[in-house]
Amino acid sequence: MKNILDEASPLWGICPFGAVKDNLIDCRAKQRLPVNSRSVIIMAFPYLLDEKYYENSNISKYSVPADYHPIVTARLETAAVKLREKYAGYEFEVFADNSPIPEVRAASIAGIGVIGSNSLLITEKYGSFVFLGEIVTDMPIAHEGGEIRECLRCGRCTAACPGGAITDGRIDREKCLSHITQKKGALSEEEIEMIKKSGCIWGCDICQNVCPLNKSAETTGISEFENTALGRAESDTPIEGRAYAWRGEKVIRRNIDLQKEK
Ligand code: B12
Repeated sequence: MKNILDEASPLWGICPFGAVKDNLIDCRAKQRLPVNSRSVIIMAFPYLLDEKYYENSNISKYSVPADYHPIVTARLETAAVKLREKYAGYEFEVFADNSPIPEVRAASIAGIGVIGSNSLLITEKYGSFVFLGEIVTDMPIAHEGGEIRECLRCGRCTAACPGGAITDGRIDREKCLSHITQKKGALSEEEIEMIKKSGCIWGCDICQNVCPLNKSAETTGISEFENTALGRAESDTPIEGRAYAWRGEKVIRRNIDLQKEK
């Protein structure tokens, strides 16, 4: 099993399904969970690129590579196909982001990182600049870890958050700038000012950029992320295949226009 999982991701771990079953996120994908789910094989996919890609960027780091959902799903599916063949009789179901699994919590329980005050998973090697995805199976798998581990609670992310969204390791998503950049419809004056001031028209990296545990985060070796990097979104940039495409043209164009008003 190790070889199959190593081919898909440089960092993975096992979380017993029982450890997250009371915290499942309500979503349509929940229907795909195997009936007797026993284990969550959770994988981290580092996405940090060389600094040159961010120099003149106007979008958050996670959205510089092409949309991670198909990239991560393809890697997970390749592993799942091999697992289904090797462990016939068991189900292996792939999820990424749009998932009933509270991924940060599961990854911490699996022992692949700590949960930061900013509510993100922070790994030793790649910092918090990782995407998470998982294969849920009805196969029992031995696991290490077991406890949620926390960051140093140094308070830097709490102090730097432009919306004051972070309190005691919880995020008030209404105040989170990442959420605000994704909001449809009219924004409040305060929200408009936050977007203008940040210079970022999609997502937000402030709580990650100030984190001391991210200081020596390593760059990704995943070629699908490196080969698709595009650091700026302009009014005429096609949105297809980018991380912001799911929200539609209107929201991204509105945010670009706000930057022009500055
Ligand atoms: C909804 C969502 C958002 C919302 C709300 C985020 C939030 N923190 O609530 C918004 C749009 C704001 C958002 C923003 C971002 N997101 Co988001 N998001 C999600 C999503 C789809 C669901 C999260 C969720 O609702 N979890 C369930 C809630 C209810 O969790 P919870 O019970 O509150 O528990 C959390 C905390 O309370 C805490 N916690 C719970 N119990 C305990 C116990 C102890 C002891 C401790 C210490 C902590 C703790 O840890 C939990 C983990 O977050 C996940 C994917 C997924 N399926 O998990 C991605 C996900 C968390 N997002 C991700 C990313 C990359 C981002 C952004 C960095 C993108 C960006 N650059 O703009 C920002 C970061 C903002 C931030 N600081 O959170 C990644 C995070 C990867 C990582 N390293 O952790 C995920 C995992 C997506 C993925 N598949 O890679 N996101």
